[in-house]
Formats: sequence, structure tokens, C-alpha cells
Amino acid sequence: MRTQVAIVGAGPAGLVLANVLLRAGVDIAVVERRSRAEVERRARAGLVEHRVVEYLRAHGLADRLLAEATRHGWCDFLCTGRVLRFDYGAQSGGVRHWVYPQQLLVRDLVADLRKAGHDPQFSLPATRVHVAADGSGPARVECPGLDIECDYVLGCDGPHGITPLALPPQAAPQGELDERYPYDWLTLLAEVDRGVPGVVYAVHEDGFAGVMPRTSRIARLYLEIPAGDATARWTAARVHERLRTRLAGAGAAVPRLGRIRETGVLRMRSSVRQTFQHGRLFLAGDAAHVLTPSGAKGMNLAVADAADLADALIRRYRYGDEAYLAGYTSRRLPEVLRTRDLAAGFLDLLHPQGQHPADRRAELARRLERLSELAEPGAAGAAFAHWYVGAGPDLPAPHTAAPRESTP
Ligand code: RFL
Repeated sequence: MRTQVAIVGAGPAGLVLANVLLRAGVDIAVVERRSRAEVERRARAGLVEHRVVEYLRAHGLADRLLAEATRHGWCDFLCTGRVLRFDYGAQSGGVRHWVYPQQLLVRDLVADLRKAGHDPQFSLPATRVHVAADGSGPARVECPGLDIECDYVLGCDGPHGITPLALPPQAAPQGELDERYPYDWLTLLAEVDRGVPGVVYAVHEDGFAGVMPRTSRIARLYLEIPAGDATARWTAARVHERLRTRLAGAGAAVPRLGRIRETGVLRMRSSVRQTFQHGRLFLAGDAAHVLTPSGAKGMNLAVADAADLADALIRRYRYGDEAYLAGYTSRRLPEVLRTRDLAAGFLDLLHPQGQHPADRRAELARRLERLSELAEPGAAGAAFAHWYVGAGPDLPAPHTAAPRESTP
């Protein structure tokens, strides 16, 4: 099979790329190792940034999200028995998150793609990618029973995919680009008697707990656990008991928690590759960088990567602009590192460490001071609010000129 662009992975990054490129007249092929039902069921993110929704809206990809998502613009910090309300909607000048579960966005993007005339090949894993280091073509993606020859391969297959294996070893995350944190998080989906009205971050002597809105019936919860701890040790009863302890005093911000539907463990690390491209291979989203969910940024960055890469490829095909495409890593890496740093700083704020209870209490008092600084209207809160909600800069606008063929 021959196509212009082969996309490996039908998560948010791959599906946004596929939709935008297809609408711009670029020939694509999408392969995804999971079945369609599996990708449309995979619950992960839920807080969608303002600028991401604006981008999807401008490309005609947000109809259902705009009709069904709810808006959230505040979070509560719980610390030493105090509740501090951080009204980031007000502090960012009226910009709020859109709450829309990732699996629904994926479902919509698959439907949009099919409507535009492309059916991704589900249940078809890519097994190997061939690209020349000097950028000469064509590139090739091998799948069982299918060989795709193409101009470019877009690796959107997450951190455990196969496309990053085609990068040279020196591109791997290492040194300060690969950070393992001294704790892990349990990730939970729990039934609730009403929707979570805002985000709750509880900084407690016993450890961190977080509550995030998802739907009127389901909440996403996080619980700090010791690094390396096995999920099996966290029975539903123990999870409920720890949540009660850490979230005590949250008041109406936390609905009544019912059955826990899903429990996972997240080994907390952030890792960023040294480069997101090699020859005719370009990585986007989690394939290029994985952050912790502390700032709710992973999916948002995946769409921002996809937006930049789609724009660069459209310029390449329409105007023969190789240089802009070659600048992909140099445009995306600084934003990813800035996001990684802010998310890591926030994560640190949420996890006071200390061997002894007295040390931990002193750390908690310091955390309370810093959280108060964020929550009170002022420069620190406003800067954090803008970043947290994704108030800017804007992602690339759609190209309007008619497509012009230009083969690399
Ligand atoms: P995905 O979504 O992992 O999609 C990759 C796809 O590639 C497929 N694949 C392959 N296909 C073909 N051949 C192969 N060899 C393949 N290998 C893999 C996979 O099956 C999959 O379908 O990556 P993408 O598109 O880069 O999107 C990244 C996001 O999914 C991720 O960053 C977010 O979910 C992170 N995240 C959050 N991000 C936010 O912006 N806001 C949030 O509120 C938020 N909450 C979260 C999160 C991640 C979480 N977990 C479980 C890590 C909450 C949690 C609990």
C-alpha cells in the first residue's frame, strides 16, 4: 500500500492529525493495534484546555464536545484542615476548562474521520518502522499482512509503542529528561451520587489525594501510595478509608463516593525524548513525552503536538516548505519542557516529603503558605491560572487555500 502519511496509533494525537491532514487533502493511512471498541472505552484524561477546544472547534472537530462538555474553573486546595479556593477561571480572565472524558473525544474523532472518508485500520499493530537517518525516502511501516510505503511516518503510539524504537539510542530520555518520583499514584474511577463540581487537591500528612470531575456519575480520583507498591494491596475498603482521611473537610466539593469501577497504578515519572524526529519519522503526544497527570496536560500536549505537526505537513505539501517541518522538535520541545517543569513544581507542592511526622508537619505548613499565594488574586496565581487552563498561545489556524500536490 502507498500513501503520503502513515499514522501509527489512534489516540488523541493520531486522530487529530488524521482528521486535519485528511481535510487538507493529504492522503493518510491510520493503523491502531487495539479494536475500535477498546480505544473508545479507554478512560484517561478529562480536563481539556481552552486553546485545545478552540483548535478543535476551528477545524470542525468539536461539535459534540461543545454540546455535551461541562465547564470548570476552580479548584480547592485542602491543607492542614484549611480549604483554599483557587478560582483559576477568574484569575485567567474568565477562561475555564472543558470537562469531556478522553474516550468520548476519541469516539468523536473516529466518527469525524469516517465521515470524512477514512476508516482507521483497527486491531492492526505496526510491528516495525523503516526510515533513513538522512531523510531520504520512502519510509515504510510493517504490519502483519500489510506493508505501507509512505512519505512520512507519524508515531502517535504512546510511550510503549514501536515507532520510538526507530530513533537512535541517544534520543532516549535520559539525565534530567527522565525523572522518577519517590511515590506512585493509584488512579481510580469511582461512582458518585452527583458530578464533581470542581477539582480537589488534598495535601495531607497521610499523603496526597485528588478528585477530578468526569461525568455526572463518575469521578476520577488519585491517591498517593509508596513507590513500587502493588495495586493488590489496595482493596476497595482500604482505598475508601484513605480517601475519607485525606479528603476530610472538603465539604460539598466531594460528592458521596460509591463503587470503585477501575483501579490502576501509575508509576510516577516524567520522561521527554531528546528529539521528536528522525529522518521521515515524527513523534507526537505520549510517544514523544510522558508527564504525570498532576497538571492534566498529557492529552492537551498531544493535541498541541498534532496541531503543529499537521500545520507543518500541510505547508510541506502545499508550498514545498521543508524547513518548517524540520523545525518541529525545536518548536515543540521548549513548550514540553516548560510544561514538564511547571507540572513537576506543582507535583512537588502536592507531596510534602519527610521521614518524621514533625518534618512532615513543618513541610505542610510551608505548603499551605505557597498554596495560599496561588489561591489569592495576584501575579503568582494569575500566571499559574493561565498555564493550568491553557489560556494561550493559540494553536495553528486551519489552512484555507486549495491543496497543491508536492511530492517530497
Ligand atoms: P495514547 O492515547 O496512548 O494513544 C496511543 C495509541 O497508540 C496505539 N498503539 C499502537 N497502534 C498501532 N501499532 C502499535 N505498535 C501501537 N502501539 C500502541 C495504542 O493502542 C493507543 O490507542 O497517546 P496520545 O494520542 O499521545 O495521547 C496521550 C494521552 O492519552 C495522555 O497523555 C493522557 O491520557 C494523559 N492524561 C491526561 N491528560 C490531560 O491532558 N488531561 C487529563 O486530565 C489527564 N488525565 C491522563 C489523565 C493519563 C492517565 N493515565 C492513565 C496515564 C489521567 C490518567 C489516569
